[in-house]
Amino acid sequence: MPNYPQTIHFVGLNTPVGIEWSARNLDVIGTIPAEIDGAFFRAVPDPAHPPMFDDDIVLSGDGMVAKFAIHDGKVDYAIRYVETERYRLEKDARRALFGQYRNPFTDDASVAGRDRTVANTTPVWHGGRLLMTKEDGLGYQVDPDTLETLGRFDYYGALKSQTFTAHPRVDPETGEMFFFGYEADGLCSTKISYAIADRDGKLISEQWFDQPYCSTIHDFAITEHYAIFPIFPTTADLDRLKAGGAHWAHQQDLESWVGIMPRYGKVEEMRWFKGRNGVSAFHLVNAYEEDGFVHLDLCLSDTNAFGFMREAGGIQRDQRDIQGGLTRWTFDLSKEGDMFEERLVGPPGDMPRLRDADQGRPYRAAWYLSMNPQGGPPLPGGPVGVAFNALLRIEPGNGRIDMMGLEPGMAISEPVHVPSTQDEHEGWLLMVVDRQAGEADFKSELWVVEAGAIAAGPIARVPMPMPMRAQVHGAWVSARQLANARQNVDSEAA
Ligand code: V55
Ligand code: FE
Repeated sequence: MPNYPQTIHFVGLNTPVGIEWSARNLDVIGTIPAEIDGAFFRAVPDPAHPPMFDDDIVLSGDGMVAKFAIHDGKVDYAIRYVETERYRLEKDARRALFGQYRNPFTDDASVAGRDRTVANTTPVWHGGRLLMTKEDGLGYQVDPDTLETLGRFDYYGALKSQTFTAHPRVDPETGEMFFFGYEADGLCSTKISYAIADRDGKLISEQWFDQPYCSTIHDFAITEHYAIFPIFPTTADLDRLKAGGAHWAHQQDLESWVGIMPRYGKVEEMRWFKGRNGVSAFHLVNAYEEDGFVHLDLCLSDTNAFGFMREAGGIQRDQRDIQGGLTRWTFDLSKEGDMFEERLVGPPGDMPRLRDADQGRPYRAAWYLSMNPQGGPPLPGGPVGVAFNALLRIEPGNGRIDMMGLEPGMAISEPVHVPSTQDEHEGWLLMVVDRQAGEADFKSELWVVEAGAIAAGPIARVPMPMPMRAQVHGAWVSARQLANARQNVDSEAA
């Protein structure tokens, strides 16, 4: 292995693996229900080369696309690099050519103007296509069978935005995908692209608007009738970038905003609501309408969860002192003004998941990651630097909370939800769990958990034969969705 820096971003659970591998018929302890039939795709940042500078962060790692293929209780695994333009250029050079996180002014001169994205954040399935996405560029289309990279995807030239969010939202009834891109026409721009693709994956609209200042919009939400854009005061500055500084700096004294527009409307219909100073959220659980109100449930904290974004803004706060929780923001669209209500609905945590069928609708339960009070000190690792060690199931309507807490020395990655065809059954969650086995030795397992009974722990476990770097987000794609997509490719070819 080449020499990586011995910093928090490259040791322990963050040790680069850099190996493309596959295995069939992994050992299964317990029984995987036959209804779980399809693929769990994962986005895994894993830097293929040591960084150009002394250190780098997990969010810069080259995207790998991983797949657990599950059928008849059997599990196969494969992982490959997403062959972005950046990956291919560095592969040929056998070294890093791109410099600091989202700062092209720190790159080797030979790659000026080339695509910097590493496609490392979310596998997105829509219209029979698998895209590997990161919010600073367009998605890369990947073959769901071979994991081969097919190329950058811009809807055959129809999408004008230079960026595509890692958090699009798919409406469960119409099958449409609603999405956006920020810095849509370049670095530090306030331009946002808001777009819709129909259920077959054809772009049907794209409009642009300006956000109040250039912020990192990591996620957004839809309801049956609205699109909701949260703006948190983590901002970009072109002069800072040109001076070789950070892309993002959190501003504790700057106000936050929420933009709400009819989802099929014109961007000129956007209503802006003004929120508290300094707050931050990366992930929204869900939004829905009820009696003329719009509710937005989000994983809110009182400052930015990423240490490097706080430090760039001069904020000295220990990770463990950050306050927050699952929060409900309620907007009364029948009233004038820019105010909204706020209420705490659950413990702190992040990486929320929902049943696909509940997207944008009133929902009974959601799942997210949190800290187990009995779980010991959290393992360093993952995107934020501190790994979660508990899974929560919450019913926001009545406050019920269930927990699957891990033992000390364990870490959990974001689950995917697999629906059941049985009406009363909540389905299953699939997730990777890591356990520290020695100072620099970690063992990973795939866990299968009943979504409605998480406190009981896994009903099946799949020990992995190789080390695995922490995932960001994942996606479940059923065998039927995969088969339909193959059929469409065949009929297009015919
Ligand atoms: C996030 C993740 C990113 C990124 C910016 O989870 C924000 C938040 C994995 O890459 O570049
Ligand atoms: Fe995310």
